[in-house]
Amino acid sequence: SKKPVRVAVTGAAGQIGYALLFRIASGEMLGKDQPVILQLLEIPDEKAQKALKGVMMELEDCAFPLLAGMEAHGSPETGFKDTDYALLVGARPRGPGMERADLLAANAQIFTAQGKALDKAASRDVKVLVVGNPANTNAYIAMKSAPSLKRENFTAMLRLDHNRALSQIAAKTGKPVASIKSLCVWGNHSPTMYADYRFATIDGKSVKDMINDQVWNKDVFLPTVGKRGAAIIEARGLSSAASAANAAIDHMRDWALGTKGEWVTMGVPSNGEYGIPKDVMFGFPVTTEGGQYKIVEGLPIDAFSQECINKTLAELQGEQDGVKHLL
Ligand code: NAX
Repeated sequence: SKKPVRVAVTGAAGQIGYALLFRIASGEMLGKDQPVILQLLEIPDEKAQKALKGVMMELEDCAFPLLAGMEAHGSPETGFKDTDYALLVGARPRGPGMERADLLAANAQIFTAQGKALDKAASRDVKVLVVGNPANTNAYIAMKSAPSLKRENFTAMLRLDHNRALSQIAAKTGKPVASIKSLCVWGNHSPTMYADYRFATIDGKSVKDMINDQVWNKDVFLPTVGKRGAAIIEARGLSSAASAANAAIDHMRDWALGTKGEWVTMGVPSNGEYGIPKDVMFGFPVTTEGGQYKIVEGLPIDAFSQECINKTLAELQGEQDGVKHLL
């Protein structure tokens, strides 16, 4: 049988953590033949550590055959030791009266420390997914704080936006989600993201031609996907958790196990593709194979798409400028 891999999860006692850990331990992320050791991180605060112990008791009570071990940590230096996969979920939420700059600064502190700890302690091939918001910028900060690790091993989660877009297209066309290929989301995990179905197909037919309604695209589809997080909060009184955890599973599974030529969306550091400046952590269409992702290149960008991409890029560059002095 396979040697266990180490999976670190931060914010492990939070609501996404609660929807995520059981699925990782059951083999849904890395395969039903891959044992895992969970390295669970929470803030050192007594209440958070106690809640984490409770989650670990429940994990024990599942008696997962693939769960080869589990550890509770209060600091990233110990928590990321030899980590193969790191899911950085915990982040500082925006508190009442908190300015955007304060939010960026608080998260810059967390992700600088976590990036440094990964740099020092994690496996040299660690695959990092940042979920905690602002996800793209937090991933950028962690990447910049880990100079000895490969920059391409730092990614941000756009998969929830991608999955939200898939479901909206399925509802609009009346076709099953699984039949939709080559959809992607460009840019920032924020309402400025640009979900793009121009290249999408269903049974080989163009989704754009099937829908053939640019007004729906602009006035219904993009705002629905972009503001979905707010709509969930409004309805549930809490932010997306199970769907976010599901997207994290999808992201890591596809990165680790491959997409067999199919596109998925990942937030990854640009190498200059599509005019996105190097290192900007940007949502791109990618394919994956053998544990590596590849940005899909050479897609035509029309005027409307360029405008959307410019807008989400400008927002991201604004965020990055806001943390530059902290790195
Ligand atoms: P919760 O507040 O339920 O849980 C977060 C947990 O992280 C808390 O238990 C907290 O103690 C812990 N934490 C905070 N700082 C930490 C640190 N430095 N080290 C370790 N643990 C730390 O939030 P939850 O609903 O689980 O959401 C977590 C994050 O995901 C938030 O930043 C949220 O904005 C973000 N999201 C990102 C999404 C995406 O698509 N990228 C979608 C869902 C979600 O909104």
